[in-house]
Amino acid sequence: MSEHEFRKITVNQMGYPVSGEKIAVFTSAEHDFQVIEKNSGTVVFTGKTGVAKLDKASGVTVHTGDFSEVRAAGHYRIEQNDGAVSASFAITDMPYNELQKGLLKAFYYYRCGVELTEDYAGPWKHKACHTAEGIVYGQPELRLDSSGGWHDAGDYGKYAGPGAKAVADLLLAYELYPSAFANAFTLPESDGIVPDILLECKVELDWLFKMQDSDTGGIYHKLTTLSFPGLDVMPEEDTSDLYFSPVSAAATGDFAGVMALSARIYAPLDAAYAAKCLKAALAAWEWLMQHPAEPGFTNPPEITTGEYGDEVDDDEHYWAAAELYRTTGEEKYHQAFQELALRSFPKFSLGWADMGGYGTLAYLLNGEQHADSVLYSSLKEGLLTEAERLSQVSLEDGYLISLKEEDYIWGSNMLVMNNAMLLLAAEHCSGDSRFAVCAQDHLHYLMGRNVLDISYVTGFGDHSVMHPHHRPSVGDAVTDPVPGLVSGGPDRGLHDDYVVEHLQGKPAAQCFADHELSYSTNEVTIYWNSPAVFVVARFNQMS
Ligand code: G3I
Ligand code: 9MR
Ligand code: ZN
Repeated sequence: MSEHEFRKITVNQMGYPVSGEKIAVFTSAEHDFQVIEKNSGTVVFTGKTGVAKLDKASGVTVHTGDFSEVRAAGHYRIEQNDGAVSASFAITDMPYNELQKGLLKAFYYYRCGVELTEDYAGPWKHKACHTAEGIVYGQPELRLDSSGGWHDAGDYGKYAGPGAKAVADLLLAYELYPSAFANAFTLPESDGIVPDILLECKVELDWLFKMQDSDTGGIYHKLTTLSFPGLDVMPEEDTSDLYFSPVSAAATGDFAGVMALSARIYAPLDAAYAAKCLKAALAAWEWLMQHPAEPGFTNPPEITTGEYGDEVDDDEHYWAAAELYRTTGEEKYHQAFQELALRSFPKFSLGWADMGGYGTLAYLLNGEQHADSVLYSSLKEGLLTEAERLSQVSLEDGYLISLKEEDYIWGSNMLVMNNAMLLLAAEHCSGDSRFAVCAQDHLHYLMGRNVLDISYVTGFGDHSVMHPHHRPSVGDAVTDPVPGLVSGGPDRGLHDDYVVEHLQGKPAAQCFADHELSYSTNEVTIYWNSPAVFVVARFNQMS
């Protein structure tokens, strides 16, 4: 679709729940609109949009139309007399059920080290990949089992910190919204007892164990080939040597955090597994104690794959302390947490580099009775203040989300979903449903209510991403991309050659190309999918 064909009426292409707010965003000149029942063509609602305003980030003039009054389940589209028409969408009790399944199933497609069979992967099947031992960088004679886990993204690297973020989002989604995970999404391991989401997370956790140096407890930062393979190389064809990059403090903090969290979540189902997670977390914590002033990670000279550099590791350490305190109840972790809380780093951020938000959430979710009351209040107030700020920004934004022009960075969709997660955490802690409405607006943006009229999730919505920078999707012979993958989204920094050539001068939210060469706007990653699972789960709970 060329830019001239963007529909002037944008909606969440999956649809809207029967109850609750239903808003479409218009860029047309006309203000009258009709909601049409798709099959019969019957007009079920007529309305008028509000005042038009310029949306700087998107570079368009927008107005919104409210059709919340339409409550009959069905399939609809919106039209205007000047010929503008929206995507068709559903109004139903559970509009995001399939979407949630798809977003979760994506992790199965990201699996490494195992064959993806036709039974579970359909046409996107492929042979087992990356089964060889990895070489410990700097110790060529030391080779260790490295198989399993999930590929990080459109490349086949596996990176400990981003993997920990992804698992944390999924486990928190399960912890806060368990009823959303009652239905199995059919994995080879599904047994109808252990929720599929926990089976899938185990895949990554089992790999993360292998990233722990058995001598020191430190965590190797990443496991990759020396450089990225070609874009059409299938996973099983990528047979270059794999290297464990050196241990880093950020990876070790993340590992301690996610393993302590896992110990708690898996305990009711599998005590032995929970104990293994906790033991690994404690060994990583010990490493952190022994290495108080580690420099940030940088790629060794021969290695050019994703760096995930992170200068500040106080936030990962803070998260680890919070989770270990929450899981063990031991005062020494509480003390460490209180001391780390005095340091200056973002306490409400959920990005792969800024993990402080997970520490804050763990401490708050642990309950006031187990907390230092002054610290608890200040963190709770900070969370609510941040949620209030995000809500205010969203109110001013043309597409009702919390990103400002400067926030359209590489992986901006992670920010969209992380901010929605934070809003939902604030809802959880305060009961204030305004925050959930705002979070849902972020989901509407992801699923098509944006200036490009695109669903950023492959396979979901009638105009969804078709050409992600994702090696299996490029390298296989299947037209459709692997489904359920969240694309990075607009990046105004124009960080790859394709967008430099094609998107000069575009407004921030239009700096996106659904092209396989655009790795800075259209790659996919596990940690862009994971916050989307959290957000969708909130709106997919069984009542
Ligand atoms: O934080 C700064 C912000 O302060 C500044 O205003 C803004 C202006 O551009 O930049 C922000 O930093 C950006 C950073 O991501 C934020 O997380 C950098 O510009 C941007 O280059 C950086 O992009 C990262 C990219 O690797 C390049 O390093 C992405 O976050 C990260 O998701 C991506 O990760 C890659 C892996 O390396 C390899 N595997 C695929 C994966 C996804 O593309
Ligand atoms: O494919 C790579 C992608 O997974 C990374 O996120 C990205 C940034 O590190 O790099 C991509 O690889 C490109 C490389 O950086 C430059 N040459 C073209 C490569 C894409 O095929
Ligand atoms: Zn693999």
